[in-house]
Amino acid sequence: PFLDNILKHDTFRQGKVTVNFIKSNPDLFIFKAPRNRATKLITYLGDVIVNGNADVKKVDRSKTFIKPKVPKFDADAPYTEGTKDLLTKLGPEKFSQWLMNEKKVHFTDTTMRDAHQSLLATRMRTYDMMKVAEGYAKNHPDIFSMEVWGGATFDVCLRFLQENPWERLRMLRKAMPNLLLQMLIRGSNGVGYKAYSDNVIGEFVEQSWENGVDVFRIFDSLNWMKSLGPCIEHVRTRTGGLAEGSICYTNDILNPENTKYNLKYYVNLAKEIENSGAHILGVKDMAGLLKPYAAYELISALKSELNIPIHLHTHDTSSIQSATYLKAIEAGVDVVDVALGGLSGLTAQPNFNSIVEMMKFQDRASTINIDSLNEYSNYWETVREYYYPFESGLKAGSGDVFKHEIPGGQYSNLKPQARALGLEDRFHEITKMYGEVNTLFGDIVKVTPSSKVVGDMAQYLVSNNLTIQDVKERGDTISFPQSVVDLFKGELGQPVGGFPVALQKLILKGQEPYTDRPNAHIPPLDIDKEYKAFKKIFEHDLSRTIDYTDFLSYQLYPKVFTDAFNQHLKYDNLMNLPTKNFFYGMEIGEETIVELDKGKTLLITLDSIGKANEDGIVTVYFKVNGQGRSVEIKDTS
Ligand code: 3PY
Ligand code: ZN
Repeated sequence: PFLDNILKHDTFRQGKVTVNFIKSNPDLFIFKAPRNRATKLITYLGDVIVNGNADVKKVDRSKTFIKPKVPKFDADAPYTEGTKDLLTKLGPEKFSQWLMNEKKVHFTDTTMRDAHQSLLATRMRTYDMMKVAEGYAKNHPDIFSMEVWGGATFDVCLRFLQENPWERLRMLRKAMPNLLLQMLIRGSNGVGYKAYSDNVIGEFVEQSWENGVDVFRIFDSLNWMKSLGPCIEHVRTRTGGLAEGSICYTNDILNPENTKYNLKYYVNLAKEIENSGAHILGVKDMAGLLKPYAAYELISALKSELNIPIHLHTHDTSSIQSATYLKAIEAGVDVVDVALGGLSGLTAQPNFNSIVEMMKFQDRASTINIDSLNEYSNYWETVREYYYPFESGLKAGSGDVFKHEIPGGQYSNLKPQARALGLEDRFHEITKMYGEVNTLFGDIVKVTPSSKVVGDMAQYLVSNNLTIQDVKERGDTISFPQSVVDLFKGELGQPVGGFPVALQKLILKGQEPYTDRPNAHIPPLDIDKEYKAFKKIFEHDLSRTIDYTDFLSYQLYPKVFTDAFNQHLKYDNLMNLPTKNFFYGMEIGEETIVELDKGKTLLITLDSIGKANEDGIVTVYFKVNGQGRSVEIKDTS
């Protein structure tokens, strides 16, 4: 009987049903979900209604939200062939040559990875991405790649969003089959903050490819070839994707006093990366330190010395980085990273829409449809409002970044962290200290995870009212943060020019450092044995099937994965819950539609909220597809 509505519908009777029919008639597809799933979902909603979402520190009750407008697209039209199709046709080597020969400048859209990592503490949910993924890929088949995975998104999915990162990847892959999907991988550290066994990283790379990644941007947090090289090799031997070996840019090549990270240093490193088999060279300017004239010098030198395409990444923390792109484009850079207007600028990437406008009527202009691109920018501008608790509070660009050199993602996080430590009024002391710690450490490359160590040390010194002089004079009596000890022991690899020896002694207090690969100290994982053991623990509930990618999540983040798994047993899959309800629950009288599976939807209404009884239990009353339902929630406030 629940099919009656559909069977009687005119479109259906005339035999004109297409995918569009479902999209334009969602109400016809509200079926009865298995009681269990609906119960779990309203238990989650009840919990957020009574106790709030623990990840949202402050809710503004007066805040109103606008429904984001999803730009139109033809759901029935096939996808126009794009870079993914070209990679399949040509293979990575020939693809790389094709890119080198392209006249126009190409664009990587970072909106779904780095932009929200750097502006909204990585909290963007799959729900908001999936609303536009198919349309974007259909309306913009001329985009070079979509950066959608890796970096901090992996652990934040599990830790805070109750999402399976692999599922996100698979969903985006399906929705954008014509475009290259790109990820960021931290060499031997994978998507974690420490080194893992080589065979775990190898498996991780292979599964990333199998589940949808095409472009692997590989870097090492100390620019250490011994960490970059093996990861490039994994991509070459275990996938059909593109290995984008990257140099991390620090300091300033135009500063005559900078004898360490000068042009020669970067060109040599780039050549090593090319020689180790990278298909593309990434120039990863994680803090936005590559100034316009330096970019011209660097890109010109790389273009003349290398035979692979160059892909430039920056953060607009200083607000002058679109000038950097202009000079890099003049010098012949092949691809630049940009974010859609509504999620661009400041600690994120320069504005995609404006850069396309900048290139209009120029030799290297792109073919991107700017009017459509502007509609997508508007979409993200509206969606962004739903994430207001995760905004960093930074309001303007900062020229200070050239002094402290803090990476974009870290800079926006540092303010909320300082606030949490009660140090908000000393924020600029912390950023200044960050620069001083870098000098103390011998001027190292600072990017995840080495940047976290410098940040830990800076916060530690400021909160304990210690100075650099104190460290030098009585470091033997100071117990340093564990991450600092690990860095100086060699657990993140070796920095350019080695560690300052006297400081290393003060920090290690008798422990012996090592200079070989950290992975050499980690035995390979016995995969068969461990996978069996993993399945034994987790394969017990049909509501959450387990596969090999889950096993890899568990290997990288055992506790985080276990917690997320348990949350899933309690609440089921929350990926399709609208963002407003996920973070803020529901208001009385509010209705929300949750699509459980394709065409299987629940219409949920919040009817009323009871008073807590003497045990602190609150009954929350809903209607689910018209039927009254209630859940009992413990008020933990
Ligand atoms: C990451 O490693 O997550 C980064 O974005 C580094 O810049
Ligand atoms: Zn970045």
